[in-house]
Amino acid sequence: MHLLKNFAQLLTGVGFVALSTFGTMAQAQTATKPNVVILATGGTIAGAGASALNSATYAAAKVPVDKLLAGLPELANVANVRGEQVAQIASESFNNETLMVLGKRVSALVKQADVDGIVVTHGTDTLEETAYFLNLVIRTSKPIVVVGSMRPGTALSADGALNLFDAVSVAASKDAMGKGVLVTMNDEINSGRDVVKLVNIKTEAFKSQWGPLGMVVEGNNYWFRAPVKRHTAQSEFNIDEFSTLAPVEIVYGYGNVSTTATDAVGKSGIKALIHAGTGNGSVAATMVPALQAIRAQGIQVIRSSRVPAGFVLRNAEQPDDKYDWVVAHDLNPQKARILAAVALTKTSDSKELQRIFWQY
Ligand code: DAS
Repeated sequence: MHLLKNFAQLLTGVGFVALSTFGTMAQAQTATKPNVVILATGGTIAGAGASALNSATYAAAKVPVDKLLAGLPELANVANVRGEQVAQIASESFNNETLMVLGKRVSALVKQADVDGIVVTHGTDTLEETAYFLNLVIRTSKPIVVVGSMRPGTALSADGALNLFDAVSVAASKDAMGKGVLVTMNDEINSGRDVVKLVNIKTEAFKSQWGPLGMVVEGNNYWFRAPVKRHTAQSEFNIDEFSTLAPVEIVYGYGNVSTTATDAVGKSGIKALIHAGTGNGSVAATMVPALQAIRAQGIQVIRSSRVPAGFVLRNAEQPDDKYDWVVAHDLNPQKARILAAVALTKTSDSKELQRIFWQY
């Protein structure tokens, strides 16, 4: 409970500590320990509720990064840490501009010789999108770990403190290098590419359909797999080479679907449309002509699926070769949107896009 006491105290301003350089009040910077920068963006991990019983009713994005770090002096056991407040928002409100600001800052920091790893604290709602984005565009082998929490730090059995400690432990570890962007939640280490928020109401919320890469226990990493898809240092994309992301929207498939939303989105200036189809990316018969008309305008059509696991087969439910459509492979609609937006900074050729969706 001491963490809650520290945390609660800090929330009331008592014991407020401003961290401007690596290290904490408790422990001077040590040359032997890795240097980890924590970039805070908001979310529940920075949330606060009215009482310890408010594990689900609270305000997100309230606690500044210096208070988060000062409430967790145990971080000094694994790394010299310092914090930066990049944003202070609930992550459902992330947009392309927020992604670019965060990505540019990460890209600048990983180039610094005195930075060994990065942690991004983030809301859980779009955490999977940001983690995948960074996985695609940051040219580094240094560990980058994205972390959130399902309960605010003021709640009984809050998960944020241990999630953050695990994230810093991984970001400080040489064995986490070259594994792409990682997500540490609920003791697991997952790939930023694969992990999705599968449950919206409990601490075991994040899962990868292909399984976690490893676990963190008492600050030690235990690895069992490594990613095979291209990422970070092996990516052809580099955030230093572009400044905006292409507009890409998602439409959802379901019984009795009409083309109203699709027709409207097709006229909104988008460069690609993600179709979150039923089953294996199926498209309702009434929707096919609408998507063909959108393709005829030069907008890319990418078939994903609303089904949380599996992958969309090319030329199975739809003749993708004939329609010149792309399939999103195993990427859910929101991750497919991220990859499309990044890929379109380099190409608008549908065959190149399909290659990119196979490789990333
Ligand atoms: N609204 C959620 C978000 O900021 C809170 C959270 O779970 O982090 O993503």
